[in-house]
Amino acid sequence: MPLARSLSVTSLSGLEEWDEEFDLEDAVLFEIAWEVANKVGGIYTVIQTKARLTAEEWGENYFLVGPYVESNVRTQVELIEPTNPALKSTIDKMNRSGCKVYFGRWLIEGSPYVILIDVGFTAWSLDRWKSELWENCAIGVPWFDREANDAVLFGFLTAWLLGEVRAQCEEPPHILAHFHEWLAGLGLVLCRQRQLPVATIFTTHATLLGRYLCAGNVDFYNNLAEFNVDKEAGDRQIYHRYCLERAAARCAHVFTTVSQITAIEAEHLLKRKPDIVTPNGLNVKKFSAMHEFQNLHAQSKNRIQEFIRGHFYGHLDFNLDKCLFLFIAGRYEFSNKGADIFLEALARLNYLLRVNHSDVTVIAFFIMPARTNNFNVETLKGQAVRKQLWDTAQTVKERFGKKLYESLLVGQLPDVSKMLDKEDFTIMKRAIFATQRQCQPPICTHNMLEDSSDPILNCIRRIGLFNSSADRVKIIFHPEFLSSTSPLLPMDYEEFVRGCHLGVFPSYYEPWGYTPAECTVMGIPSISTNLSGFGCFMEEHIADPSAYGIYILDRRYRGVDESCNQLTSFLFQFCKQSRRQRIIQRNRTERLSDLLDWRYLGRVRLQSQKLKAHIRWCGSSEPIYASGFRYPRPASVPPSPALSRHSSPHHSEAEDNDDEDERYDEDLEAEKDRMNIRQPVALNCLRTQC
Ligand code: G6P
Ligand code: 1S3
Repeated sequence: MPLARSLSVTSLSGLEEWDEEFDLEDAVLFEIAWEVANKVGGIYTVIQTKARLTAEEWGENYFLVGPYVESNVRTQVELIEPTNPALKSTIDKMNRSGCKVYFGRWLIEGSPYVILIDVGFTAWSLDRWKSELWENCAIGVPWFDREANDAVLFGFLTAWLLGEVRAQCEEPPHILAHFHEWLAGLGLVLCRQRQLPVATIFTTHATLLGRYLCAGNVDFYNNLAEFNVDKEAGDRQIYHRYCLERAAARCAHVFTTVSQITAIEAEHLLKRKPDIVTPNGLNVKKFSAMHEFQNLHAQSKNRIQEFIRGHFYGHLDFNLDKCLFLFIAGRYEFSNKGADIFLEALARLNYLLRVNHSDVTVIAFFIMPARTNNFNVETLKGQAVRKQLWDTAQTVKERFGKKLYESLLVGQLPDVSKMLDKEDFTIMKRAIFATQRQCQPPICTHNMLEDSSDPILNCIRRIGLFNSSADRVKIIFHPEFLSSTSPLLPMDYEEFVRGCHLGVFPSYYEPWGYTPAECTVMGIPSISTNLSGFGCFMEEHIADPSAYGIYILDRRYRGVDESCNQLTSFLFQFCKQSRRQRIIQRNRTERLSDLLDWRYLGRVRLQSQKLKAHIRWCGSSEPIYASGFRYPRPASVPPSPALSRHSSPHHSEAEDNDDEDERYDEDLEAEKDRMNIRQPVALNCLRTQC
């Protein structure tokens, strides 16, 4: 019988020697994840953004443990000698025994210590460890699953490390080991199986089976209790991974996840109810002046507009000043991340904008990495043509300026009709001819390796949105994460988000969802869903989310078509806003950032009877709780639906009403005082055990 079934999770084995009230000052925290200094997905963001606070709180007693990946280490980690003598002897001993373990500081905010393990270097132990895993836990890992093999190596090496650290201490400290996700989970299972006196926490950021089932056209949420989990995992050839995940969840002293919705999923699929839900936070940067983030929006938007000028050269028949930039970004899971219904809603929006003769143009960016072999020629040419037009304009400007200057020098006003000569016109005509184009502006910026079977491209082919002049909605698919060194769109992700108007994340499967959270702290409105951890969290803590630019799509109680109509309606209403309304809405959105700050979310104690102690997630000593906290609807929004024209800023006429804006600012500040949220708060509900 697999260990996932046979181990009793209620046992406190190994922790008998822990006092009820042990002092956290003397404890040592190890946080173990495959994404330590190694960006794969959302867990990297969790660890990286939380590091500063955790390092401040735990000081010299905080260590992150991850895999050694040379390219990452070269750019992100400063390798140093271990500071702690027990750790130094542990690492030396492991390295003498045929491992490669490195110690350093991760060069991010907080500069936490990292212990990085080269799993490949110990691959010679894989067969032995796999046999041990089979004998002790009845989990068999097939040879061809590279990721699972890495998980085995990483698991055995982390358990070895933790055991050795204890052995090297004369007075062993209380060790807390926090493992993230199935890839790191085996270390936890081995700690329990070897009865190491280490308090273990396991956090799942998504369940393996949930991710697979949702991606496979299954009515997931209505059948959660019905799935035959072993069979479903077996059918998808992930049974061994599933066993590792389930064993970690069941063996942990404390089991946590990132949202209520994933807690329910875990209860059904991993057969253990999480002890506590710990929502994900961010490191919120506050500007001294309120308008600063608005200025950043304007600057970044200008840069996106430059890119658009190149991309649509020869077809710039729309007003860039009336152009709205929408985007979806993340792991390329077509239906899980809601790219399917976003495309469908864009087609419907296109129709609505056309029949209503709207002068707004929507440009929707899809930033989802797929397999490519570099940028395509047409896209690169667009930027070259734009650059050439710019150079031409500069040349003519200089020639013009020189003539103007000479005329002024002799005390004459210039004859404007003679300011441009034949040569100037020739240069300009040549430049204009170069902008002629036989084809439509490309949808995709790269050469796709699987062009004919790509789900986004196929959907675009079906709905017929080909960036034609008549379309009010244009699409740009950038199948690679953004980078400031790109020759095409040289912006990093944060700059890009700031320059957009709306993030659209209509996910079907999203345990938390950092993308809309990142939009919020940058003051950019977003659409998420009531099937995402973020959406549910915001719904719970904000009285009128859409008034704050947090649109939450109902994907729980509506069919796909209905959700799609709702999404279309959100988008259409958004397009009807005036610039003034968008500015006011961005101010409101940005004011929510406190809610997502680790400083406040982190002040959550993991209270578990099973652990017989209070383990802090990361915050400081005494959290301050604001009971039943809920962001009120903005005071400038009238309470009655009859008067609710302003409740979401969807009224169409330009309401450049300075009075309302000022009143709104004052009201919101007053609300903050009234709710006492200037002080760090931890939300009561976060402390509730599930
Ligand atoms: C910010 C800037 C304004 C600019 C506005 C554009 O608020 O401070 O100067 O006019 O953004 O907003 P929009 O929603 O049209 O991009
Ligand atoms: C997961 O990453 P993902 O995008 O595969 O973990 C993230 C961090 O907890 C979470 O935000 C996301 O919803 C999960 O899906």
